[in-house]
Amino acid sequence: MKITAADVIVTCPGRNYVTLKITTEDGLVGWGDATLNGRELAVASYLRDHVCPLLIGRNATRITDTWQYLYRGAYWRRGPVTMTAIAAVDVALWDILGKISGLPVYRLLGGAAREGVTVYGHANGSTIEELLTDVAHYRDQGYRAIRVQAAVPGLDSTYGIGGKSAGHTYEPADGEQPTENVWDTAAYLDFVPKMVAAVRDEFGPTVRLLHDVHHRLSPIEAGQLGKSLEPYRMFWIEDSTPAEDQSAFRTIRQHTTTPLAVGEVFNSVYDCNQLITERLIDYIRTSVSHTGGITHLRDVFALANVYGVRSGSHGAGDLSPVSFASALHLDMAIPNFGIQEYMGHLDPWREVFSVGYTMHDGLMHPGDAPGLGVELDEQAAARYPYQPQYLPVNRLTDGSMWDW
Ligand code: CS2
Ligand code: MG
Repeated sequence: MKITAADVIVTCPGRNYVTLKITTEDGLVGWGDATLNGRELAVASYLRDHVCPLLIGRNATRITDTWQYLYRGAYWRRGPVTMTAIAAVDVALWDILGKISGLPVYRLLGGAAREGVTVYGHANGSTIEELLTDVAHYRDQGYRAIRVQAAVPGLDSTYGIGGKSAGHTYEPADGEQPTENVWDTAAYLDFVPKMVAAVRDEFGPTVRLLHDVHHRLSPIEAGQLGKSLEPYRMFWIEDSTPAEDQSAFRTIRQHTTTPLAVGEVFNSVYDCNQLITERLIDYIRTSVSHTGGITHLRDVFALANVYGVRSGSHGAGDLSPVSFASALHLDMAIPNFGIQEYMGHLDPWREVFSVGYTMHDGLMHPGDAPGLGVELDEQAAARYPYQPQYLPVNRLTDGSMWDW
């Protein structure tokens, strides 16, 4: 089954997405997500200029060999651009293998290890009262787990606040430069326990609550936060410190029993092998589209399984519907599934992407169509040209650069 074409489609239905289309000699098409928020064109070029020419003539069913060829053959290994590009190829080839075999990808991966995938939604508010209303909205929709974020009093902006668009992408203030946010750790550490206490008071002790710190604390501050939240039994606090400093989690672990999640910025097992083998975290958040695809993410989760670490994959709106579908297939089949983020996508995404995944009673299922169960309408995609957009940057009140 030879590959005869490999094309990159950049489109912006609500936000920018980069999608790889691989076509075989029999006319089968596989789709892979190659979106890297704020650096989309870097991955598009890596694919178009360096990878796609190497795919023509290769056997589409030799997924492992192609993964190894693109990883080892690049010489310059790892990194978000390289691994997002490899991920797109990998996922597209799994899609094709499913279409050849007539099976959904999760059945190629060993079949259903669960009836459905528990997802969590993003409740947020500019006040605690607004947040409580949004939590009720998600509870009433059947969500079994809910992420809670609220604006920190006194700050002009806080990560994750602003309805469906929060966390997806951000129009630069002047169209040319990233928006600049201002951060105050003391105000944040004072506020979050009050926010979570209010949610627990309103919704009781059993709803699973998650919170995203978004990389902004020092290890000891993260220990303080985790300890202050222990009475509220969080499902997890996420990205409490900059993720690349794996040893920081030793300090956090010494000070709190609040479960820790990290990994959405990781792109290979080498970013998290210490966190996993030393049990410094409870959930690994690596995603299919940024961690080398299904082939490599399956290896990450297999290592995590040995140490009792569960999956909690990233599923923000800047991971395309193709990426989210592939995440659900993997979530269905692995033994150590934890939870899956589901933020949804901004309109008019359904004009471009058709998907087979469904949600019922807080559980999602990828569907049983052969492959991933997703398709992309290229004519519709052409109606939404790329729009330069940046993620915000963050500074402390004294102007020092900080982590957004
Ligand atoms: C966030 C993301 O969903 C999350 O957990 O961390 O919204 C993140 O800010 C974006 O995916 C960055 O592109
Ligand atoms: Mg996050």
